[in-house]
Amino acid sequence: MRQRNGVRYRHAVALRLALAATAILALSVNPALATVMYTVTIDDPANLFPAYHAPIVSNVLAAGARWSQFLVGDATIDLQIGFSGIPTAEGSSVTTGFVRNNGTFNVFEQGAAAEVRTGMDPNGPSPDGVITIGKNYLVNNLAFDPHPAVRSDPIPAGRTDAVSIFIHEIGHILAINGFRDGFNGSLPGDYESTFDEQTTFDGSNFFFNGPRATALYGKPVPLTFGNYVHLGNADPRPGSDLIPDLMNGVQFNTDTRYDISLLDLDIFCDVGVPGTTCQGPVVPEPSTWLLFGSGLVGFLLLRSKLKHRR
Ligand SMILES: [Ca+2]
Ligand SMILES: [Ca+2]
Ligand SMILES: [Zn+2]
Repeated sequence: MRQRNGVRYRHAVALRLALAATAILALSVNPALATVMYTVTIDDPANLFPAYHAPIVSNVLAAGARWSQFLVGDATIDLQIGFSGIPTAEGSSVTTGFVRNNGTFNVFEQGAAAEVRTGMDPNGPSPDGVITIGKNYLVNNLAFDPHPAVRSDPIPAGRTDAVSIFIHEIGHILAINGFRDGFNGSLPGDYESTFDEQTTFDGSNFFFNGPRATALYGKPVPLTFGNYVHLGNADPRPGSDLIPDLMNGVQFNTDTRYDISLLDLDIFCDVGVPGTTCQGPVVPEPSTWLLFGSGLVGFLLLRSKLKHRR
């Protein structure tokens, strides 16, 4: 569900003054209480989906709060939600932040990550991240959680958990995105993302080589061929063990709650997003990288009924 061009400025719609007020309030928060907060704006000018607005906002905010349990920063990430004819959903930061020149490439982090890391919004009052939801997907596939912070209500049969989708998309908005060609790994110019910088293509497959993620997984982490800002592949390509991961690019099961994995968090650390899990030693924990919390339970109990590409 990536958008390859992370620097584009689509949906440069002016936000309400209320958002600016929110940002100003955020700056006055006691540093001891510093946290990453979110605002959500629905971009539905024709008012096509009024019944979905409130559930979308509550579910996106819960998804953001899940990441915030692990993020270290003082930022307000403004997310704009729109609709289009795409089959599922996609998400990306609206802009990027320059990190350094590594001698060959100018390296950019996701704009939302820049705000988490520096406390400064790289594009002012414009949205920091955009999530686009397919119209048919919204109406016919997604299930909005009535208690999205709790995540224990039954998921309607055959439906895809919206909170899971939004956690996944915010994973792209904050960290896991880039500019490479998904089939040959080439870069479009003299720039790359922090994720690209640690990604290699060996002629057949993509791998993420960040030190923490590699130590945790025990070897370079296989990325999805053709959609490399995701984890894992179907056999015979490498990484079928990563298909249950939140950030996998192979299948997203219905009737299943996904959650952030330790491997996802280590990738965040490797690309420079400050987090609570980034301080400890880099050690392999091969038995624990997979999933934890409700996502694990949900996955084990309610496994695969339907698959689709995201
Ligand atoms: Ca912001
Ligand atoms: Ca902004
Ligand atoms: Zn995705």
